[in-house]
Amino acid sequence: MFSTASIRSRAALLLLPLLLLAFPADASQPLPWQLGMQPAATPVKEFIGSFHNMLLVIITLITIFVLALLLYTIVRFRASANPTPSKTTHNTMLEIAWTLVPVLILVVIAVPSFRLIYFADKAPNADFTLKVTGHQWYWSYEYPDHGEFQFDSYMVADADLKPGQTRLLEVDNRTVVPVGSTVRVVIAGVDVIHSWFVPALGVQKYAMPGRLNEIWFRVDKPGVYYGQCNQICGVNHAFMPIAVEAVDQPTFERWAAEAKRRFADSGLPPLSVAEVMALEAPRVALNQAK
Ligand SMILES: [Cu+2]
Repeated sequence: MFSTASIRSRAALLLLPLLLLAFPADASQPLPWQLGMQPAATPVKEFIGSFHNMLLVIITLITIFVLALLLYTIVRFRASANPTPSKTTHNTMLEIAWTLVPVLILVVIAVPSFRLIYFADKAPNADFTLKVTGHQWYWSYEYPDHGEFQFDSYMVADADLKPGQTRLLEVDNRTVVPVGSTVRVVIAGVDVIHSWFVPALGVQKYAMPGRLNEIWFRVDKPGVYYGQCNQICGVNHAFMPIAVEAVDQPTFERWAAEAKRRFADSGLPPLSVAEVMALEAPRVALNQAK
């Protein structure tokens, strides 16, 4: 027979994962009436954000300048104010200027653009590799540096959503990574072309059949980062979301150890960080009691 206290603590233990699900630590996903991009969680996304802001300033200045020229021309050279128009067809200085100035603007844009392309391309000193495979219509993940385990990640269907889970974005098995680690992601597809796209991580890469693509990320703060397949890949294209959960290193190691055990046999139920922490709770409590 269980004592009341032990039943109560057992009930609390069972509720723990639900509580964690109900209050996502820091989820990154599209919000109603959101303006701009999702907040950056990686250095690459930081770079993308500042590059975007720079382009926004340039494009705004150009648009205002062209609009002002148009308005000036419309008013100053209208038929009533300018009855006999000039017959001038060439102005060498002006033509050189309107060729050179756009070239210079493009050079100003090209420099940070190329820097960003090379920065996002490869991580020379990655801490570990994550292999992502796109299927019709789900993702599978492999952790070759943590015991070669692999698992599938399916969207949680509407009927199975728990409180706090986001419709069309939550998955049964999240992709768990440690905060502060540089993750090399290699991506392939097995049937058609998919695309692994997680906006807050600044990651978007095609999953091509017969080809390995590479990208990297380093998540700087814990949280859940949602993404979706963004290459039209068939009828369930909209239903193969991505959920990357960044946790601290010890939690990640516990999760990886449990995942290695769990996914050694196929066909086992999904695994979440909250669940691993709940599994750990009695052991932690036992250690503290000693
Ligand atoms: Cu797809």
